[in-house]
Amino acid sequence: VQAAFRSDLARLLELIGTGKESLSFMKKRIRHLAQQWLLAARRLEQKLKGQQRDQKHILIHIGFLTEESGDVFSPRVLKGGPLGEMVQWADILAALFLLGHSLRVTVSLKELQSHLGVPPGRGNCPLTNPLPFDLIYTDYHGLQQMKQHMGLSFKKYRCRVRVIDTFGTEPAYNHEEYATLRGYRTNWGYWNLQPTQFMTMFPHTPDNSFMGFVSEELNKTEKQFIKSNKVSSMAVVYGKEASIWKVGGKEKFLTILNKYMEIHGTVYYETQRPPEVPAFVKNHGLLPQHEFQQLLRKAKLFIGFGFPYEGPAPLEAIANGCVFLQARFNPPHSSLNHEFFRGKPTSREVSSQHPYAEDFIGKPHVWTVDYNNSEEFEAAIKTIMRTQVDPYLPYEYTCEGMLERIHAYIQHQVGEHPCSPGQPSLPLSPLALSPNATHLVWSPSASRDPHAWPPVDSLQVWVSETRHACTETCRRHGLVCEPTFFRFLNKKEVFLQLSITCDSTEYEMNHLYPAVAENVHECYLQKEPLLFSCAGYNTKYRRLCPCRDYRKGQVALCRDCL
Ligand code: U2F
Repeated sequence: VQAAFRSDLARLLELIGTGKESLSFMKKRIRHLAQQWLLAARRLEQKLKGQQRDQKHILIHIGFLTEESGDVFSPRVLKGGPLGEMVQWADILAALFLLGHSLRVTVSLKELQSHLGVPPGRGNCPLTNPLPFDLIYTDYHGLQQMKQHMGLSFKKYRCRVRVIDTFGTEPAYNHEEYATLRGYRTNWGYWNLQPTQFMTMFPHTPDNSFMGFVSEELNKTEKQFIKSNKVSSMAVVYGKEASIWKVGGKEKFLTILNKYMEIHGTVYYETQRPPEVPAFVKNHGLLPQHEFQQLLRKAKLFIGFGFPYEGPAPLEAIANGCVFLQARFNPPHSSLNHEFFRGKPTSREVSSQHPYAEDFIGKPHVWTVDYNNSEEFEAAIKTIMRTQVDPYLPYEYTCEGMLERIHAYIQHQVGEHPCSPGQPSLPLSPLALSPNATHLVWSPSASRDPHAWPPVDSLQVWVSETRHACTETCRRHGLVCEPTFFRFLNKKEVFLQLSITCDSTEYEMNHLYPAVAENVHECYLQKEPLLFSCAGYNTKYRRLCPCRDYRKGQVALCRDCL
């Protein structure tokens, strides 16, 4: 069956069900963004010009909202608790539905079992009938539940699973044996899935797929209107839960800010002002999402205190014409040095409250400064007040951008694909030296599988500096690391082609390989394809990095990826 773009969201709202505050929040969000979504779906439909798309049967099992996993989020929806995950799930549901797929949505173990075809009370046995879904979107909680209730079928079908994983899972933590041997074992990792099956909230590491979410997009007239109604002395603080306001040193920088601007907050409270929020702050209490957007439309500045990490709100602020001011973290926060990230399956170094805003957006919309340096902080505020900025939303966070990305994933990474990528690794190196001899490119004479995705023509192989991950190496060349291309450069000849001298070449399990220890002329190839990793570096190795181009504003897709 062909998938047909949908032109109405009413059926989706019915599918989502009722009875939880989190579900009401998600439905309200979908209703509020409906016009934007529908318009975006029409645009993408035109862009794809009738391209053949199969309708997929998709199960969406939101594990963290099940009672069986504790559902700690639902009761906090109206109390300032985390909403980022629900924002993302609402958007995933809307996108999959509009693309025309057939969906089932579950938020309880009972519904999950009945959709999978596990008779109640039967426990951990293989499914009696074939799995009726091409794809299952879930999270780490849901994954655990599926493993417990599908017996051996879990292994059989695991390539169909997609795991929505806010902060990401790096290959070193995903590979069970390696994680255990090398101390990368955490509460969440070691599922031995293909790393691209994990889908993140921001494009953290290209080892995972970037799923994202959306923010409201303004048309020309709205942008103009907002710009002329900005109050240049109005700041909104990022943080809807009072605990976020407990940061040390807050008095100092809030006092400086208060010299120049009127400070607003949207902090949840029950009866009286939370003691953490100073008296000079105008607190509106937790606002419904669309009212929060209205507040951002008037404000000039959105200011973060360092927590929450990597949420949606800064993108919404910037989309509504605010400047986002945030703290630089020096040293960066990570699972090695910060409680919040401890146990998360990544060693990613978080250099500020919102690294995406810092790296992908930057000035004039985003200022990342040292909050311990009062002069730097004060100077930033003065400049921000004087600077005119346009509302800005990266394409990948628009409804059309998200639809386009999910469409591409479903077309190309569908079903078993992540487990058996198109083109087999060729016996000889398919690579050739670039004209200026700085890197390798796909050789014009090498055969290529026209169905391989991303298309191999976009590959460039660069050698990293020591201390640089492939993520960083590709970034420095204006490219992005593409883990599915590692298999083309994991070959002895490639070192030779790059004029790297190898006195010895070994195949070993190490997430930094292929790499060379230059001073001792030792070359290493990767023995375990699951460990191919864009993330990771150390002082000893220069890594071979597979990079590719990307679309401006849509880093997940290469130029010829659609
Ligand atoms: C992040 O979760 P948060 O919920 O803390 O993220 P925020 O950036 O604060 O924004 C979530 C939404 O809350 C909305 C706002 C955002 O879309 O429109 N909102 C609101 O409805 N009313 C208000 O008064 C203020 C904001 C992150 F997303 C999670 O993945 C992390 O687990 C969490 C911890 O780092 O941070």
